[in-house]
Amino acid sequence: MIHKNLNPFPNHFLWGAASAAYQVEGAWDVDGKGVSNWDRFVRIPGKTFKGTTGDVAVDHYHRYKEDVQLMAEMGMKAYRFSVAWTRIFPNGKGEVNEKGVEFYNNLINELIANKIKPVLTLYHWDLPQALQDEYGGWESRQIVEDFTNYSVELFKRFGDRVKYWVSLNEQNIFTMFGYRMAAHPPGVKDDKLFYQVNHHANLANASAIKAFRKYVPDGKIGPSFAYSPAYALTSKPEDILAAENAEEINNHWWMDIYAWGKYPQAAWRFLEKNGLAPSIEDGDFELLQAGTPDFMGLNYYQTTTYEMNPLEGGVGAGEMNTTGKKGTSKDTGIPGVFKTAPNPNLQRTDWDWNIDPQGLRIALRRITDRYSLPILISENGLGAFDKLEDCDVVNDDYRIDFIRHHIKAMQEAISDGVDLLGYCVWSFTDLLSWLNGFQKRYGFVYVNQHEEGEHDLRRVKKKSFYWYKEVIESNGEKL
Ligand code: BGP
Repeated sequence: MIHKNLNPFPNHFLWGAASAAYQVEGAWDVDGKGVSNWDRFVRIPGKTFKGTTGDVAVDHYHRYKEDVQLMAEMGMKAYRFSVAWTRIFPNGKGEVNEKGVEFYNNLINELIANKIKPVLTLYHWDLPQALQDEYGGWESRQIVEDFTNYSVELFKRFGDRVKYWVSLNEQNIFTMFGYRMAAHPPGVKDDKLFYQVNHHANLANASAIKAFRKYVPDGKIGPSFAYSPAYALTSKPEDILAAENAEEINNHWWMDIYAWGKYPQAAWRFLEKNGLAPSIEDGDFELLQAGTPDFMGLNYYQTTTYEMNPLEGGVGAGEMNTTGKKGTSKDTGIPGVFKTAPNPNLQRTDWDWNIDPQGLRIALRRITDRYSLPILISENGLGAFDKLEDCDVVNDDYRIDFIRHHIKAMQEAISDGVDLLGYCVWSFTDLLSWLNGFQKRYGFVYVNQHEEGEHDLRRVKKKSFYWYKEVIESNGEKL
């Protein structure tokens, strides 16, 4: 539908930005913090771009006041950040580390004093290494209890002031990279385990949400899902079916469980036939149905295009581009199910991510149609090589352009009837990209941090900073 007039953004729309503890905080072994799976993983040679670590990251742990001042200057309404589990429970459970609680109390109070609503993510991938060592972390059902206890501790400590919560960040990504591609910790390739791990994560997610109702009855909570809507490469029925397969196996597999507490039919059958379906215990579906969210958190970066993939001789695992050299990624697939294909209608970033603002409208519409839930865009942004020019200037017009078109797509979706709570751009400051080092930048604020050479960590407002400030001031009217 091409609307003649677009509906305005709602009052109190959460114009924001997002980050994650491991990617910004640094201070990896300070004030009693325990070791996380990422603290360990980045020390294995060859795992990250040029061996970068989050030991210092952008030192937000020590510079949070300066960062919040910049957010306030920009007029930001919401800031999404995650808590490092290992700051609260250095070993994942047991005694609380009060110093860790203090850091987040200070951050939350600083945000509120500056009229910025905190959006707290319980888990953004940094699992206590102690739990990985003890029982394999997500590989065991014991994680459900430990994750729930950790979450309840946060609800009790921060629930009086924090009203927006994200449970798990991109469960589909951390499990896929951790258990299918061996690109994230614990660096395993095991399809069967991948689905079992996911089932445990689903249970943990539902259990935390269930507990949330008791401790923060006036709050809202939901998972953040990395949703890449599936397109068919052509109108050939076999390509359409490949895209449907992808939508079901790559997307509904998670979102159906979050919203309804059940797995989608065709995907379940396929996994069962291939000996990959997770084992379920009595009471699992009751728990999953009791822990459904208030909203769907949407991390949207791109759409993916699919075509038919033959059973015999079909394409399997592909390759990611983690260097920023355009055109170095390789298509991936499951023989007999689907394979990805370049979309000839879309431009790509230097990391081969499709640029597709209309895809965001499609994502918002599909979620709304299927689940009838409000949506919080918990991530969206452009990773690019930014250049710090003379006199501390960064002219990131390409980022402005990217975000502008995505905001326009959001407004069209609102005009279509989508209930959109807010928009958290990834990211506020530049930060560590898990596998791509500091060279892949997303922020409104440049941070002078590099793999090599001079890095004094100073903050520099990019052109996009001033632009987004006006977007917020005008409640999305001035794009
Ligand atoms: C999401 C993650 C973020 C962030 C972002 C950008 O998947 O939730 O933590 O990293 O993607 O990804 P990348 O850093 O790989 O470009």
